[in-house]
Amino acid sequence: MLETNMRKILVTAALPYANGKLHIGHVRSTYLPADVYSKYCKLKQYDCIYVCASDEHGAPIQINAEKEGRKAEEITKEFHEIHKEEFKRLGINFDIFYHTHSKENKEFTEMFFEKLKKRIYKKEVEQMYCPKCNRFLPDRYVLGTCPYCGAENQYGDGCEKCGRVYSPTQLIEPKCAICGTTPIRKKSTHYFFKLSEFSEFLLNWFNENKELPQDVVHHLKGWIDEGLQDWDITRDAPYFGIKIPGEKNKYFYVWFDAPIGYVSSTAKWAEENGRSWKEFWEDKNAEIVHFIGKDIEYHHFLFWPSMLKEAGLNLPRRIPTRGWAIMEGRKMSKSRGTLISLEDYLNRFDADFLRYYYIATTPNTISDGEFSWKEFQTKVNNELIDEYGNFIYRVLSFVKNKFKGEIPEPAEYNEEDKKFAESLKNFAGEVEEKFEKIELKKGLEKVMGFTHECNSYFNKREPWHLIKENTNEAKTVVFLSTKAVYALSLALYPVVTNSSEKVFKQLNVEKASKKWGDYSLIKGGMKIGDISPLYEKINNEDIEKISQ
Ligand code: B3M
Ligand code: ZN
Repeated sequence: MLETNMRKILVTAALPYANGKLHIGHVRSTYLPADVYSKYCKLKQYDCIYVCASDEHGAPIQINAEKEGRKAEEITKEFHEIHKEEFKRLGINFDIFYHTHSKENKEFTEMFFEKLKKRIYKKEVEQMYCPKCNRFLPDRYVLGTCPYCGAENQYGDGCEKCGRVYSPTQLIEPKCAICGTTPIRKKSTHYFFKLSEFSEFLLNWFNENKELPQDVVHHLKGWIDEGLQDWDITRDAPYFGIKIPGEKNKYFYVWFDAPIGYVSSTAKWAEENGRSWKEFWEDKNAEIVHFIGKDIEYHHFLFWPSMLKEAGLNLPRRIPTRGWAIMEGRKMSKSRGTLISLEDYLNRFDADFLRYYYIATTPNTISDGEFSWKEFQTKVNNELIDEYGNFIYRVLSFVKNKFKGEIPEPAEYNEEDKKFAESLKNFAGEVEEKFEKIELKKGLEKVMGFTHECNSYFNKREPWHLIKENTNEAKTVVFLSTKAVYALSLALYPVVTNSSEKVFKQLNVEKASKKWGDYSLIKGGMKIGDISPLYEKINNEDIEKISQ
């Protein structure tokens, strides 16, 4: 039975396009931080779900399918399964990983279209058309110079340099991205969403909602001041998408139905779990948290909230927006050929190493992060393995070898023990304060600070000497240290989930339900399970091989 006053939180991660492999850059801004935050929320026993889906529509997938002589749906299904498996291997635990070419998404998209009708009009427009390929060239199929900042070789839907969104006809010196021909202009009737009428609403919403990232809001206000353009939500056939009701050869632009995928996937989850999507999208107490990368802020801070507002649904409470992973100075991306696939990573290293490294180095801001294999090795070896892994193994070995695998009952505490017990009691609160604000890096720093304190306490109290001179004191130290093993692993569970689960198993508490900051599961007299070291260090050869 759910408590009625429980916080209700819907966490989403931007929907990955189901037309290519995931790379490790994708993980940093979105899937991982959302996973960590939702796991934390669940330990806090909030009513939290983590929702994601494959984004299956759009021109690139249609064009790939044509090239391969296959159906778009076949290709997206294949990638959907691959992504699902890789996310699982990375320890990303969605409550649902659905897809946008679904019956539910079609229904919700039609519902949105109906509710937004007052703000949608039809207009004849000139579109880029490739006379050689015989097709309208949407979005990413025109390359040219950005009309705002002059950056060359930019896609038709927006500039990777300055982040502006525009239409392909605005590009300077356009070229067909498929064959290089200079496109001509051809007329077509399109539907437009009157985004221009939402400026005031958006500005008010930005001003009222202090939980939105202020760095992002600041420059978006600048864009609003320059004047928002109405948004073309139509694409002409051939296109892989959802048909516009009452039209023959027209589809909704992928960015219209993709965020609706957050709602339709919630609905699918709700149906399977005896709940209602309205609990998250209509109940005013629910908190919606969208994790995104900075290249899609326009869509999540301007288009989507305007759509939600018009449809009468909840607006997002938070939109944590993170920067890109930079490798050798360039954004990691498929199209630019600077990437390590997630699969390649997972075949070589422990998933928790990447999880630890990213959370330890990614602040809750839009600044980009330099990915360095050397830094990856150093941080994992020196912090995760030397500090955390070692403490766990030292303490549990001690219990195993000196107390026959039974956690000793504590005796009286001396000053040192009292001080340590006090830190043990308080540290989860300090981590919590950071995690609540989605300051995951800072929260992790608090955990690692306490890990350091645990090691110092164990070293200073030297239970291996005490056991010979004063068994009671040794018992106290080992009891408190075992509690700390559990406390650390519980606090690290959102970040290095697999490692924590191993520790829970070694402590024999893997089946018991866990609650953030509550260590009462660990009692004197309890038998622990089989133990083994958690990790093997990353050696230089492994790093050299992957960074070549
Ligand atoms: N499919 C992927 C991206 O641009 C895009 C996100 C959709 S979120 C509704 O990062
Ligand atoms: Zn062409």
